[in-house]
Amino acid sequence: MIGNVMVASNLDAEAEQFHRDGYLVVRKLASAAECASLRTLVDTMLDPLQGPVEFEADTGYPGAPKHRADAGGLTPRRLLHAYSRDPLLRAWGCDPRVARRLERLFGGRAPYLSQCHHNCVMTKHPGFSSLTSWHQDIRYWSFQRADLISTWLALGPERKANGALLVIPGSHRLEVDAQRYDQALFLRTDLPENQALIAQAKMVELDAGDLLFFHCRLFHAAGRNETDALKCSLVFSYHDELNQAKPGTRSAVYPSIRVPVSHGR
Ligand SMILES: O=C(O)CCC(=O)C(=O)O
Repeated sequence: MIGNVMVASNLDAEAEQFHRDGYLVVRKLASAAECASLRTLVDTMLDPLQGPVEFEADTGYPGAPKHRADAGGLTPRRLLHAYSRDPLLRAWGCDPRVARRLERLFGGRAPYLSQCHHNCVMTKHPGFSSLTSWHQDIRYWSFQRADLISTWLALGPERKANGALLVIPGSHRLEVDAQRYDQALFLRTDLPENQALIAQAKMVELDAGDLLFFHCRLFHAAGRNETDALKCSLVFSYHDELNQAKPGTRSAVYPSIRVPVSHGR
């Protein structure tokens, strides 16, 4: 019982932090052995390359090759449809340690994994990785409420040098005028009010097994991988049982997966 009370109060503290900052890092949520198995699996999917894949040339991000035929254009950026690729990836998507936290962050409502968004292994290769400008993930998603949570599992170190994520704490609560975005709905960096916002950015440094939870309205960005080692992260997005995808939209193309929550230790 004392154990359960402790677990509850840890979850409460995590939830408070998440709702204040729009993100939360739980250190070493996955063990070194789990990360090693996932990383080995990802390596087998990269060579030979197993589709579906988003290539650097498909991203349209700054610094990315313009066409698939250009040098580096066929560098994999995201191994898509992670959930259906392998039982190990499915297991991580529904991991009880993650599920318990998601349920708490969703105010007690049951979490569902979206197969339509993120649902990928993000790879950042040396040589041809582009940077990701400031954005909110919700910009192209269509749900009843803008209240989804993504999880980002680092499978190795994530630092400035290899393109770690930058976040603006608390920015998930901001209302930002439409004219502050460019056509692709990235924050315009030429505006002083956006520059002041971006000046508040913090880098989320992660090590293998650390899990970042972040809100779909949190502004985030990331740099290039300037090292000579591949960076890999496993990313899933979740909504809750009372927040469904709008019918007929990209968010509703594939059914969401109900994530079971176990309340044991
Ligand atoms: O470049 C990155 O690692 C960030 C990717 C990202 O922010 C996204 O896919 O929403």
